[in-house]
Amino acid sequence: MINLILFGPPGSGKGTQAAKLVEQYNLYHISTGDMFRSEIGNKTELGLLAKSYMDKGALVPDEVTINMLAKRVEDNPKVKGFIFDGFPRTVAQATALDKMLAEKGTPITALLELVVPAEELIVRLMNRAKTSGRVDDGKPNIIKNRIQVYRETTAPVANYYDEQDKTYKVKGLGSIEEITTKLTDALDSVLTTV
Ligand code: B4P
Repeated sequence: MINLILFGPPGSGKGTQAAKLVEQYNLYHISTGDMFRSEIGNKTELGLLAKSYMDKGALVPDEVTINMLAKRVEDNPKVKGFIFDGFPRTVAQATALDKMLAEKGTPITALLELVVPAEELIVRLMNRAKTSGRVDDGKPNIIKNRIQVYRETTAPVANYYDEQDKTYKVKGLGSIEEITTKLTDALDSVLTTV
């Protein structure tokens, strides 16, 4: 079983690359951002709560996010592995994920980190705002807040998995295909050693 974390700042291409890797490795894709947006679309209580954080560029509280993720993992016991996209975003989420996967006997295989400079992230998210309708995409001050939250709260997750020798950095600039190739090369080399 392969359990992959696709990691990186907002707009680094996690969702874009997850779609490619899902096809190549036949994994089950879990994007906590997509799950929250679906809840918002359905106007659920969870969606209303998540929206109040997402619109400001803040993280949704750990307890809510971890419970939602755990349920999705439990609901899919027969898959060949997971791609976690946008989760974990805090060290508390990472330790909860490790505990969850330890109970299943299927630990994280690798964390693949997309490294993209902040100037490029701002350009991509401002562009995406034209079509995404996302409140958190179109305003430079909200984007900057998301990048700051990433640096302060989310980046330590890569160090947490580095201590387990599971973090691999990949430059996230270039064409989508070029980046997919770099990610699959990194993952294939990990898979030959596990
Ligand atoms: P997410 O949905 O995870 O959004 P993201 O980080 O903005 O996007 P991603 O990196 O996936 O970018 P994409 O591929 O689309 O999170 C949204 C919010 O939900 C968070 O801010 C938070 O509030 C909340 N949330 C989610 N998970 C949470 C958690 N675990 N805990 C707490 N809160 C949580 O790419 C971006 C754009 O770049 C696209 O337009 C794409 O076309 C373009 N692009 C991609 N690759 C490119 C390339 N190589 N060159 C040029 N453009 C490229």
